[in-house]
Amino acid sequence: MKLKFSTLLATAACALVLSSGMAHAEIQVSEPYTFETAPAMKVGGAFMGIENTGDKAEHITGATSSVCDHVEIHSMEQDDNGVMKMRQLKDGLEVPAGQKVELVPQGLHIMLIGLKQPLEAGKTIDLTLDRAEGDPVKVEVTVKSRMAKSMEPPKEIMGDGNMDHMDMNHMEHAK
Ligand SMILES: [Cu+2]
Repeated sequence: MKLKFSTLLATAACALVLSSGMAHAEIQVSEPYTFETAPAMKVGGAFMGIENTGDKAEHITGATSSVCDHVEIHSMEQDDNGVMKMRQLKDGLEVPAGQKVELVPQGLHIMLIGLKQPLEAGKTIDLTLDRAEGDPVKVEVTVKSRMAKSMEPPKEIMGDGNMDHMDMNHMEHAK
């Protein structure tokens, strides 16, 4: 009897947690981060995991942040010459039900354009992801040092040349 009662309690507690969680988006963002920027840099990339814990597809239609003029969602694709090129996802980012999309430095990413001031390591910046349906998702993005970037193993083996192109493309956004 005693055991049953405590089981019941635990179940009730679980239900409570679940129902209070219902108010939140079915989008779960994990480990959002960006990198510190030099004063001359007017753009930055933001990275994170975006998981859809719901049972229907989610669409991130765009994003905003107080640290920059506007935010775009970019894909990174290799062109015919093997050069990595960024492209804005005009229709936003789709996250299929029950799946997780990873935004990483050499792939899909969020582009902070027109930075109002340099991003400082150790601080956090605000980012709001807009959804096609439901409330926007507020994210606190950690600013990592460049040192952390250079210490990170590359996701894929690719030549330095490609990496340069990537950074150049990012810089071009500033114009
Ligand atoms: Cu970009």
